[in-house]
Amino acid sequence: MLDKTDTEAQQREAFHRDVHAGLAKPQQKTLPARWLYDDRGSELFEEITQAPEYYPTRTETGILQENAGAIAALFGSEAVILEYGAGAGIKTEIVLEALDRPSLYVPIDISGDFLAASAERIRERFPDLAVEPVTADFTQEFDLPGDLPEAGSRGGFFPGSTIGNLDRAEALAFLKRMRRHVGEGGVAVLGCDLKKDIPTLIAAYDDAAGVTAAFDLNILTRINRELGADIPVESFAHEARWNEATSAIEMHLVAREPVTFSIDGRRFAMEEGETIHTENSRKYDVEGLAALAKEAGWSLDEVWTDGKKRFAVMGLKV
Ligand code: AVJ
Repeated sequence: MLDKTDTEAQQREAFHRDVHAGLAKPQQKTLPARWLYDDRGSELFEEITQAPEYYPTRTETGILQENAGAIAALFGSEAVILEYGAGAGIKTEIVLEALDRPSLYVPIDISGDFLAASAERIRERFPDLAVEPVTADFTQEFDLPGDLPEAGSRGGFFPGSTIGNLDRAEALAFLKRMRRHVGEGGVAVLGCDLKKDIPTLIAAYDDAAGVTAAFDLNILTRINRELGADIPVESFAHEARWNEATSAIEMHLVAREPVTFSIDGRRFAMEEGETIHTENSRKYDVEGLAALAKEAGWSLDEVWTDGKKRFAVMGLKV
């Protein structure tokens, strides 16, 4: 087992590596989206979910509330619930609340602190439910603890349209991994934001109050603070773009003027208008995602959606 300081040192090293590699790229500079979520970034993301333009969270929550009975029936009695990413809060509670005598809840998250805090919240809210958190990066291969109960079927829960952060190959690998984790007789509930008109999508990722802009720009502040850099944050602007070829909303940080900065003594230069690509949020249609799931060994059992078909919650079976 790694202790906490080891993990922190490793995280810092990985951050350093990703930032240097991503900003040294001669063409499109990139930063992996996972680094958007430091304490401030996580706080800002919570604020985004309250923004009037950001429809996904409230739409998905409504779908889960309205169909909690059917979702619980898919998971079955005495289910073992594996949640990929442990931050869904209210959405997790809606599902756990509806379940028939769940035997275990396993939240899986890369951030040990975050995981411990949300596991604690769930234990308080559901004192009779066994909770066994797993610290792991669910976008990479990892094994579940070997001592999971055999009671009911295993069910994967992957809400929030987090699958949209992954490219096609990563999404397929993830669906295969979740399939392996649940085993024969397993099921999954997958939340996914759907393709729709571009202005609605752009507004959701560039809200008028500027919360998403602050969220995106915060990654530069984080680099300055954690890697001793001097990036002039005010020289950058947030932009949300639709990429038709990848069916994704992209977040970019655009240099508003020529900029130079140094990170750990290494110099970087960007031209006016040059961007750093910070996040992808892919949008699917139900058929496309069902086909991908099928390739990973799943069959589509049920689709729950909202009246405007903005968001889908898909019930999958092995
Ligand atoms: C948490 C990845 C699902 O893609 O909608 C929201 C992140 N970024 N606004 C999304 C996000 C900017 C969000 N996910």
